[in-house]
Amino acid sequence: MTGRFRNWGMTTSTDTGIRQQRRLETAIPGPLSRELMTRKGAAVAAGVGTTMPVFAAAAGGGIVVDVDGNHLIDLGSGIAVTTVGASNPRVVAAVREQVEAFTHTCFMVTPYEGYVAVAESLNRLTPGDHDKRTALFNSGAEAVENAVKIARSHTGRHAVVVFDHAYHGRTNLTMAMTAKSMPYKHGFGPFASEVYRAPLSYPFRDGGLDGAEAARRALEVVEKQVGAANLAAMVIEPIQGEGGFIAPAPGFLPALAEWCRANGVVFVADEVQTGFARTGDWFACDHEGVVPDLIVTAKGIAGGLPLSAVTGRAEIMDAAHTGGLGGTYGGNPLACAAALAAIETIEQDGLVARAREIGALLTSRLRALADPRIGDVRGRGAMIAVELVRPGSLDPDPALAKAVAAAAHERGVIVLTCGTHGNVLRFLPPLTISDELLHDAMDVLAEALRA
Ligand code: PLZ
Repeated sequence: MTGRFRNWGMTTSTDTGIRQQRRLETAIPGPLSRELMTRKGAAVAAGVGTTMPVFAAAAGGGIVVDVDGNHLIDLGSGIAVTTVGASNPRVVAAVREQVEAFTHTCFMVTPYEGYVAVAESLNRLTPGDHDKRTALFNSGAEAVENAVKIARSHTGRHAVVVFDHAYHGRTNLTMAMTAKSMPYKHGFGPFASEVYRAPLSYPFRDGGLDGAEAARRALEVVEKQVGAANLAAMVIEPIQGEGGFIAPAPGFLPALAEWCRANGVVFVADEVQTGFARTGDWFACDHEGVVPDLIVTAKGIAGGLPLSAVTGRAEIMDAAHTGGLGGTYGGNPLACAAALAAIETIEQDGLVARAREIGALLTSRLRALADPRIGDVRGRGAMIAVELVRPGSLDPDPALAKAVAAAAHERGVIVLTCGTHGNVLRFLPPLTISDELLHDAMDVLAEALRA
């Protein structure tokens, strides 16, 4: 099986039929994209922004082809979703087969095997070998909300602790849990109550605080301002995504998890962005052997179809009464078929190891830039970022991040920014991308930094 889909070193991909090469046919955006942007402006709510002003026509592997025929290198994977490559052939075949069998029955009405099989896979793959259960939803935010519902039901407590720079979604509860006001929360309150924020471990910015010290600092806030006895759940991204690809100092996560265990608090890992091989482990928690009580997954789980999950200790998951969890589309059969194919691809094509190779390549290329405006190169696996600052300081430089991203876009590379200050360039390529495309993209980035 491996040979057919493992083509990282080649310039063409017979898998998807999309040539794995950057190629510009027009200026970015081209005339057809411009036309569509005009239609978008007249038809789509202004609140829905886009990173790039180009419209997609096709995508395969590590390339997105726009409507003007431009081949763009994809360092975003649709925000960490197409981990197994855009239009992965196994995913396409599985969805095609499922769509011809049935598109929907609603699992809460007449269930189907695909949902159960995804739950079994998640119970097997997520950290810890305790007895587990899973429930499926549609989006990351919806799964985060359900994790909180489950934790409250299990503990009989209300409070939820989240962290500085956190991103958990755009629904009312998850807006409250998300740190950054603009653009996620501004003008959208009032927000859900009983959400409290603790300081994170942010090695680049917290003066070398080690993991244990940073955990002590956070837990002191939690104990003094919330009180363990009131706390249902602590929710944390093991590596923060939108907040700036912040990997906490070693020891931080294990200390928090241990405190939660000692205090009957449900420790929830939001692995919506970090999960499914992205960080060079199946889940980012695996890196330090942290076993969360509940783990929230989405994005990379289903190769581009909308699916999310909460997986965790059977006794916690089963605390919610029958009928208390669900939704019309949660665990849609097409999404489940895609997830099973994506999981099979990660396992059979060695994509966990591939993520580590990608991390090594990107990190060495980025460090070699030795640019004084790059304050930090960080991340794990295929989740790597550079934090841009004014040389010789920690002052964030969001204007530079914006300009570099725009220059990369013009040259045919899809790059995303992130961070509370918007000064972080993040790289999240599909794990099936070739080294050649990655090197080309890094050459473009170097040029964009110079420009
Ligand atoms: N938790 C850790 O990264 C989604 C958001 C993009 P949904 N991140 C991308 C945007 O601007 O809306 C995310 C995440 C973490 C939860 C979510 C929410 O996942 O599927 O977007 O709801």
